Amino acid sequence: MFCYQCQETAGCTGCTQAGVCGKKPDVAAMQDLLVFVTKGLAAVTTQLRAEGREIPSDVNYLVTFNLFTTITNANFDKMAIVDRIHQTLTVKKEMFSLVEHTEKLPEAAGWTAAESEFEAKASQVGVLSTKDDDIRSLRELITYGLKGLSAYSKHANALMQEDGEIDAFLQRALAATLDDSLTVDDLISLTMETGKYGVGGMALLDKANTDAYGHPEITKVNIGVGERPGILVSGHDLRDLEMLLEQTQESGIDVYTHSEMLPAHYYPFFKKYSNFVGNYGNAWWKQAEEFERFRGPILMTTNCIVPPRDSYKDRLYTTGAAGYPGCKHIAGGIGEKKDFSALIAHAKSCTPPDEIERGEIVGGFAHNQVMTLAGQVVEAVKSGAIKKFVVMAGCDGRAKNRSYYTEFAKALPKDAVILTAGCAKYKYNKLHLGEIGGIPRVLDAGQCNDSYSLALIALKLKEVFGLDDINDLPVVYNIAWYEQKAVIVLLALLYLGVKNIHLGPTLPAFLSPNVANVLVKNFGIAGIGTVEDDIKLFFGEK
Ligand code: FSO
Ligand code: SF4
Repeated sequence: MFCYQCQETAGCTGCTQAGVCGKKPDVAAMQDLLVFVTKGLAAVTTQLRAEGREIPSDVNYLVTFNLFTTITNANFDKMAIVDRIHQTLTVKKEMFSLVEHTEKLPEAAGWTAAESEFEAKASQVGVLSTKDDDIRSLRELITYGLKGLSAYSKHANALMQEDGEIDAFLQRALAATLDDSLTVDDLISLTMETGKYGVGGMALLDKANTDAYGHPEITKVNIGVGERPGILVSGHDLRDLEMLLEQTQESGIDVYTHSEMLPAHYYPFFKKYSNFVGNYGNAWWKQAEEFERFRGPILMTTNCIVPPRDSYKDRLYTTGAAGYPGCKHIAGGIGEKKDFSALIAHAKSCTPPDEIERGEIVGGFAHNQVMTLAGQVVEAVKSGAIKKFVVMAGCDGRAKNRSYYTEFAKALPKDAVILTAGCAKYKYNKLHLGEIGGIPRVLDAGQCNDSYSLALIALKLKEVFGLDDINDLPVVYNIAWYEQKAVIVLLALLYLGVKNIHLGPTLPAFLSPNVANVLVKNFGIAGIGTVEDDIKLFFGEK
């Protein structure tokens, strides 16, 4: 196997024996093949669009669902992935039969085989099948960005919203990663275009979320526990949470969020559920210990599964693109009602969660809420009470060197405010960093896709201060990444013209030296240093 799509890749170069995430070589092989056949399908649909045909929504959903399935730690279930390959081959064949000019299509478009041949084919189509370092680097950068975009599209689809242009781009770009005629420059342009559609994808999801659930508002979230048994919901899918909350009414079961589901509490819609008790635990990587202590069933709606311990494996359920062999999977496609009765029955036989902490955290600072505070914020900047905003969005992870982010947050000058989104927040959202004139020093916009909110806030500030360039704002970017959703967030920020982003804890292994150089030269992308050096770099001498 060879996989280097996430920040925790072995030795900062690539996982070759087994994934640091727990992915085994046989699963890695089927994921490679699933990506290959999905690229083939994308080439077919792109050609069909060029020939004037419309592509059914179900086919678009299949593409995004497939890519989402291959995101880091989303799906460890080989058979589920093999099923998706079969399904994709069937749809690809149907679509292929409609193409007039098949001579324009790459080999992947027409490829099909019996399951016994899957393994052999997988070994020929992985990341290393592209020999040129820079072409490989750009193809993978684009593919990972598209995986992130797919995740966001899928969440919007679950709320019955879609954007045909985004799907068409996603498939065109995916197909382009198979095209040997494209040069490094072509692929750099395509990378930037991916960022453009990344902004579009996050805007689509923002609209889907806020249309369905209202605008996030300042909210105190309980981090303690109640006295009844609970169900813990992790991942990012708000529609799954809604269905579960509906089905748990009058059941005597409480519902808690975990990790990236925390921001659900910020939406007005979810406040009507009296059994929606609070948030339990921290970022994804601490789940083994926390799931053990939760004592009730856990629903993983998306990625960020750590291979479960036997002590709670029978309590771990997956749904959507998530999967783990031996864990029960709750079925249900886009627009379908899922049946969570198994989890509810299971919860009834469990004892209440073990309390791991008490208190509250505050969040809900997405764009609409921040705009209503704009006067206050602008005043604080003008008076000098706030000197800088530090965007510290992205992911948390298990690497020890991520303690940098906690130490960096602690070392910030007292007149700096952190703007955050994504599970990166757990490195500093319980530090009690205080307020500036009533404005908390950690403003949490929501999930990683709500980085869109942070971009809107920056654009608004640019307008209010009458600036021509977003980079003239008193905003610095110190972003942590882990998996592929952070890649699309990064590309979206680059597309919006944001420069000098610091990316850590390590730069992606999939950036070849030349591609990394392009990012450094054109966008001032940099890694992180020591806390002390970086504080000096961002703020000058204290
Ligand atoms: Fe974190 Fe996981 Fe949101 Fe990611 S929970 S790491 S970038 O899935 O998606 O921030
Ligand atoms: Fe390794 Fe990350 Fe790939 Fe898992 S997703 S195999 S940890 S590079």
